[in-house]
Parts: sequence; structure tokens; C-alpha cells
Amino acid sequence: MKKALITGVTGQDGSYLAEFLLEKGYEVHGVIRRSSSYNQERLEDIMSAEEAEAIQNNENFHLHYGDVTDALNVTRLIGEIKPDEIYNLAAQSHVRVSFDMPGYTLDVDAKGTLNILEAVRILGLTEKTRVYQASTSELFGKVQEVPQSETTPFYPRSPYGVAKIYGFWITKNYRESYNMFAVNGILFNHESERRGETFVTRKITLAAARIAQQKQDKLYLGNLDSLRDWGYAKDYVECMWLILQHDKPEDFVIATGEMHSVREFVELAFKHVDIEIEWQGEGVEEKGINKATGEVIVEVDPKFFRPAEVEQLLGNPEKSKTLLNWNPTKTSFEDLVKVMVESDTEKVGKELFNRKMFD
Ligand code: NAP
Ligand code: G4F
Repeated sequence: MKKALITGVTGQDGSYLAEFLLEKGYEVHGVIRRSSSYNQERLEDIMSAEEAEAIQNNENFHLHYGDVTDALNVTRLIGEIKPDEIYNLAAQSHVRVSFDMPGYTLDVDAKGTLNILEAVRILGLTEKTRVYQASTSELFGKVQEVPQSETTPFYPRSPYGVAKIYGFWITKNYRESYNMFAVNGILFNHESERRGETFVTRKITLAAARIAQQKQDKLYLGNLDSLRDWGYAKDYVECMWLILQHDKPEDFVIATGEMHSVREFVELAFKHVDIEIEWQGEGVEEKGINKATGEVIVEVDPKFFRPAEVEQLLGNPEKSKTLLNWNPTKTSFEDLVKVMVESDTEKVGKELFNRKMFD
């Protein structure tokens, strides 16, 4: 039985990856942060006896307290578990928040990655343990070519992107210096029903559900023109695994090869709750109006603008299609929006997710 260690297991990707690996018969270890409030919501399907049976007996699932900024803790855990595969998904992953917390973002997203690689090296596990680093399309930032591939030069635009660029290069450096199977998945945006509520897609699908059920009046957003290559997180975790199963340690771009604007996402999400949006005005004055009632339900709030913006991201998934035999369009953009709106409609109906987020 293979052993995997996942940092960031309580996050969107970590929770899907844990389920995926348990279904594949792995013994899965996850790092969980000590928190004063409940932080295991996304792991409930694995923990609940009913679902666990469908996924895989949850006796193969183990949680450990830890933090990637704590090198002692990381080294002890890796030394005790001796995993065959490590998936380093832990991160301060919110781009706008990284402008408020650049130092912390650096500690977690850059130094945290080093702590893991160095632990594997110090413990003499370089031949046994394969390491996956959660790299990001934010590395491309102010894009130098369209679409972006494994050979496109980087130009990060946020403290998050800059910290992640260290994570990318240190992973490659350990691969080249110590002959480690240490690789980067350069993943473009991927979303799901489990997406954090302050990322734009989830903020929109939750608002569409709440507005349709008269539990919210308006949705305030930042840059509506922003373009992203949005995929489905459940499809993307399979790729993380495929990258580690590949015969050679190589970096891969994971993307759909399709780009849509925030404005388009809004239109489609509201369409699923039978609200047609009509846009009026421009820039900060632009408003989304409910065509049937004339009510303004979407407005721009400059507080959601970023000091430096990534205007567009479009990935070229050719390499992952060819070498990993991965299908980037398994879930279409339309299906992704639908599945998220349906899930939030149900949750909002059950009075879940009616809290107001500090954002
Ligand atoms: P997420 O939902 O924000 O999850 C982040 C995870 O990291 C959470 O489990 C969080 O724990 C954990 N974490 C944060 N700081 C930590 C620390 N110091 N030590 C240990 N764990 C820590 O992110 P995601 O969307 O699943 O993304 C997973 C990874 O892929 C991240 O590295 C992200 O930067 C990268 N990525 C994501 C995307 C995307 O579109 N989703 C695209 C490219 C790359 P808590 O639950 O306790 O906060
Ligand atoms: O949903 P977002 O916050 O995601 P962003 O910044 O693209 O970052 C995500 O994807 C990266 C991969 O490219 C990951 F590495 C990263 O960890 C994270 O998962 O914002 C998407 C776009 C931005 O251009 C933003 O300015 O939507 C725009 N936007 C417009 N209004 C908004 C809002 N973003 C947020 N979060 N909230 C708004 O109200």
C-alpha cells in the first residue's frame, strides 16, 4: 500500500485529493493546522462513516497537527510517515490577501516548500519520496505570450505570485541538484462546490443562490473584465497524481485552454437561478440589472481591485494531454458553473452558508 502525505488537506484541492488517493487504495496522511474554530468541513465526507465506506475505509486516513512553516514539525512528520508521495498544497492561497500579508505569504508559500524538500533530503528519502509542488498560473502574471505553456517566461504580479515562484524554482533546483523526483504542476484556476467563499467564482455562485432566495440584495465585485481559464478542481487533482506517476520528473501546465471573463461567469451563474442580467454603465459605474425586475443586483466596489492585476490567463494543456493522457475538458465551463450554483442553491436553502464573510 502506497503512503501519501498531503499538506493543505483541509483546503479545496487537499480534500478532493485525499478522496481520490483513498479510492486508489493509498494510506493517506494529512497535515491539519490547529485552529480555535472548526476547519474540517471539507473532510466530512471522508470522516463520516457512511461516505467513508464508499470512498475507502477511513482507517487508511490519518490527520496530524502541523504547519509547513515549522521545519521541525515537517521533518518529524516526514521522518515518521516516510511517504512515497508528498503533495505540498499548503499555502496562503488568496492573491489579494497576499498584498495585506506579504511576509506571511512568503513564509508559507516559499519557505514552507523549502522545509519539505529539505526534510526529504536530510532524512535520506530522496530516492523513495516523490514531491509534488502546487505551482500556479499566477507565475505568468503579466502574461508574456498567449496561451501560456511550460516554456512561457514568468512575470508574477503579487506577493503570492512572487512567493510561489520561489517554490517553483526551489523544487526544480532540488530535482537538478539531488536527483529528486520533485515536480511542479502549474495549475490554472480551478473551482468547485468546495471553493473558498472569497474567491470570485464561489462568491458569485453563493450570491446568485442567496439573491434568488431573497437572502441577499446585491453582489459587490472588483474587476469584471478579468479573464481566467477556469477548470473543475475534481478533474485537476487527478492530474497532480498523474504528474507523480509519470516516468520522468517534469513540470506540467494544467489548464482547459478556454478563457472567460468574470462578467460572463456572473451572467451564467444568475441564468441558472432564472435571473437574466443586463449590464449598464462602464468602469466603477457598471451595474448588473435584473432584467425582469429592474433591480440593481451587481455593483463594482473598488475595494476588490488589486494593487497590480493579472488581467488574463489562458493555459496551453497540450503537454498534459499528450504525455499524461489527460482530458482537460472533462467538465465544461457551463457544467462547472451549473454544479456550483446547484450546490449553493441547496446549501442556502438549508440555511447553511448565510454568514457574511469578512473580505
Ligand atoms: P485553499 O483552499 O486555500 O487551501 C489551502 C490549504 O493550505 C488549507 O488546507 C490551509 O489550511 C492550508 N494551509 C495554509 N497555511 C498553512 C500552513 N502554514 N501550514 C499548513 N497548512 C497550511 O487552496 P486550494 O485552492 O485548495 O489550492 C491548493 C494549492 O494549490 C495551494 O498551494 C494553492 O496556492 C495552489 N493553487 C491553487 C489553484 C486554484 O485555482 N485553486 C491554482 C493554482 C495553484 P486551513 O484550512 O487551516 O486554512
Ligand atoms: O478568484 P480569484 O480571487 O482568483 P485568482 O486571483 O485568479 O487566484 C486563484 O487562482 C490562482 C491560479 O491562477 C491560484 F494560484 C490562487 O491560489 C487562487 O486560487 O480572482 C480571479 C479574478 C481576479 O482577476 C480578480 O481581480 O477575479 C477578479 N475579481 C473581481 N471581483 C475578484 C472579485 N476576485 C475576488 N476574489 N473577489 C472579487 O470580488
